[in-house]
Amino acid sequence: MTAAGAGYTVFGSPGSGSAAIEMALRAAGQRYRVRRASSWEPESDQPALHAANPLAQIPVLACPDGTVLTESAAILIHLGLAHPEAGLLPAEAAARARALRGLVFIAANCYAAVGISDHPERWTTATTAAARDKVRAAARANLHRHWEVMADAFGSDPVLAAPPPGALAFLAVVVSQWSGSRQHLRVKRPSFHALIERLAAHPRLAAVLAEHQGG
Ligand SMILES: N[C@@H](CCC(=O)N[C@@H](CS)C(=O)NCC(=O)O)C(=O)O
Repeated sequence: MTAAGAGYTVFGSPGSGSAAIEMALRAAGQRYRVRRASSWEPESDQPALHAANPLAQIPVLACPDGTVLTESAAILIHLGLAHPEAGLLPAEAAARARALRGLVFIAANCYAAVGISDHPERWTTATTAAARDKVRAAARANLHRHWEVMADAFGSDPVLAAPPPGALAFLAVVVSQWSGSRQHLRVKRPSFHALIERLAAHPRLAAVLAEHQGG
């Protein structure tokens, strides 16, 4: 999606966490453009990404007023507050508190563990492949345990399950795609797995997911 003028810009790449931000922007009826950038694509706009986020991680959101945000939970919370009519965050205080907990839980525990699994070399001074494989295995075991906690805490909470899907659903669906999380949930928490798959099929998510799968 492209837009003339001062809309939002999402730094992202297909299959990455930028999908959750695109879902939120579309749900809020906001125009945006995608600036293709990632640390693993040398041909992408890495200089601009480094300037926006010294960690060179996506998603990054550049707002129409020039504010640049990193951290998916912060971006989704910001969009929820900036566009309350879109229902990205619950309006009622207790429900909103639970949604914020879920967003931060996913970012702090699940997304972070995916980062360790993807880049084990950053988390050990050992240089052998075997040592890195052990770090990756531990990260994935932790990640899958974190998703079990998430399933137990939110599996029957309307802040995740009730339509239309909001920010919590967007982040849960996108981050659970990685590092064997969905496969783990299918076996260990089948009803939560079914909920995530149902949410993924909702029009607010499905179009963005399809575009990201197509590359
Ligand atoms: N804390 C960040 C993590 C973002 C993140 O790890 N993004 C991945 C892509 S989905 C990334 O850019 N990884 C590349 C790298 O770490 O070099 C968030 O919640 O948004």
